Amino acid sequence: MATGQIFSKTTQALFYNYKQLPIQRMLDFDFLCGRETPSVAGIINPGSDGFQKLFFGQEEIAIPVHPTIEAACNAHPTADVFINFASFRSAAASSMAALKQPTIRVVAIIAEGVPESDTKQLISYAKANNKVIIGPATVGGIQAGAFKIGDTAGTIDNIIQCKLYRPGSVGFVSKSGGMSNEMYNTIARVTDGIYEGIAIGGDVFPGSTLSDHILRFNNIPQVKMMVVLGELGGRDEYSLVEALKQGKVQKPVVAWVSGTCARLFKSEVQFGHAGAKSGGELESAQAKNQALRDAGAVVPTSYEALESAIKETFEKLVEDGKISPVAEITPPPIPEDLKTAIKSGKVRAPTHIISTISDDRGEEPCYAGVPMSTIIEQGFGVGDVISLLWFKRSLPRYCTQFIEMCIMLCADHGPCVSGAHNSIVTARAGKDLVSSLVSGLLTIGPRFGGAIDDAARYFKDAYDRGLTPYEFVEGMKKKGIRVPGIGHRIKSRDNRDKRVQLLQKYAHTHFPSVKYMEYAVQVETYTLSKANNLVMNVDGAIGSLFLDLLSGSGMFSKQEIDEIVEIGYLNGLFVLARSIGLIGHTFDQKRLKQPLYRHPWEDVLYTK
Ligand code: Q5B
Repeated sequence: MATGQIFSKTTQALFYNYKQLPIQRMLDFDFLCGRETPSVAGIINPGSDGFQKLFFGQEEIAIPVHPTIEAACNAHPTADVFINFASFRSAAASSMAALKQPTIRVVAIIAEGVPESDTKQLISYAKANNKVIIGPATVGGIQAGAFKIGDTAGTIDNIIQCKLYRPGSVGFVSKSGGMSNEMYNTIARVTDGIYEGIAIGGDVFPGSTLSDHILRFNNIPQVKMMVVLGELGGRDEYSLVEALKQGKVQKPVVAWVSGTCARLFKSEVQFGHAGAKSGGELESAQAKNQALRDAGAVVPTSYEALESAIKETFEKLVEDGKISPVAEITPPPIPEDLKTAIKSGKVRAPTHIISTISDDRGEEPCYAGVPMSTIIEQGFGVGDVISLLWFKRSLPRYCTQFIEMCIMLCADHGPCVSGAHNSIVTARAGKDLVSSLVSGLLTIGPRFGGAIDDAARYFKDAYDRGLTPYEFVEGMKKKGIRVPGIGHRIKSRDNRDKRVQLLQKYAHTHFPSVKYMEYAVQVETYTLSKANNLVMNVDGAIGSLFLDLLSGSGMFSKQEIDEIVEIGYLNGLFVLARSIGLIGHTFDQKRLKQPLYRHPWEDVLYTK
């Protein structure tokens, strides 16, 4: 792989498994570097497709999501880096699938714990096909000012501090991803910064080795010196020793193998990485440091002295005229995410919704400030819940019981009424519950069930203005308006609506005043003198009695009553109640496996 550059300022990657944060960090890095195109061309989220919205600087962009690696590679043939955020269980299979794609050149495997036998197969396939693997068990790598893999180099603040937004002269390779962050900082302090940094990962078998990258850096003209951070365990550093001895590396190499403390332990010690264990003498940090020193690398006497070794090597190159330190630039500021800025108190943002009836943010939901546990423990009923969520207050029990009566009495009125008929026909057309329910609900209106609000409006207006029933009914007739709450298709003077009687009886017993209902009865007496079916119907009973509830309970101001009547809360009682019946009719039809409904021809008058 010693061909040199593997990334550039136009490199684009495919990102396997949607991980919002590392992708956003890549895009933020792109913006910082002044890239023209985002470094993530597409996301592979197995089984799903579409787009993911992310920020590129201040603008939101939609990155395509593909269900398979093949689909992503076909859609983005110039994206040649595959960043694999699969779990250790699926990392090998997905990495192999990516390596087999002709467009993919570099595969970075982030997962820890990939089986060694699988990694060996990946390595042998990559070698045979001239492809590069970084990892497994790696954070990735970075080419300063050009391209970054996932979470490499951490936060934007750290990237800015380490001057990674523009290229320097140092090629850096490390086994540890965590330590590479530290080293980016160190290198930025004492040199003109990183040109490229790679963490090869801490597994026993890394996809690419320390020496692979050093030999590659050796071929990149912009890299003037190299820094290597090895680790005890394994023999990878000896390949570098060999390369140095054979004169394959012409640029200065500053190296340190960490883990010298392993000798303080009596038995073999396994450090953080799978490959970092103190094995035989040859694998010790001391032996490797000595071998590197003997081969010509600059190896300090301790990790603490590594910084000055890098500094001295860099300064010598500057002195010798081999490095002209890069001109500093100021990177553009990355806009802060709104959430972060709000959290830190830097900005405020207007809300888009205002809500006053319920709150689910605490330990338990509250209805109008009453916690759910109180509602349950104190035996509240549906009427109480309606009074909290609709009227934003706890109404007296006689009121909530009245609400519950309305719900129960209006829950159904047989299969022949408009709403039930529609739900039945819809269910028989094979539609689902919600469709069947709403097709029934949509019939609720001025003629069927939805006359309660208008009944309340007109009765209130007529009563408050002191109109006699005659003046009221005839006035409505003149305007061509039927009196809402009066009249029924099957109920009549001799076949009264039992529901109306039950509601009236309850109100007479429990309500402090029934003046509106009594007025409605007087109106009914007048309309019955015109026709037998012009009885007070259930809408008229609820409309007039609710006016009595609102005004007689002492729980509402005049202004609040006017607002409730004007907005029109009361049809909601019929809608809520009748939903119970419509759902029942839907289940009934489905249970009875009723076929598609077709209205009989005989029941239609065909005429011209
Ligand atoms: N006339 C309900 O009418 C109905 C008049 C009137 C003055 C009136 C009709 C009406 C107002 C709306 C209302 C709620 C359409 C009804 C409900 C739920 C339900 C349903 C169920 C359930 C019935 C014949 C003559 C005409 C009309 C006159 C009729 N109503 N005059 N004020 N209110 N009411 N809706 O029987 O001179 O011949 O031209 O619109 O309150 O929906 O069970 O079925 O639980 O599901 O079709 O209870 O009253 O009478 O239209 O043939 O009219 O009476 O002007 O006079 P009908 P029509 P004219 S409860």
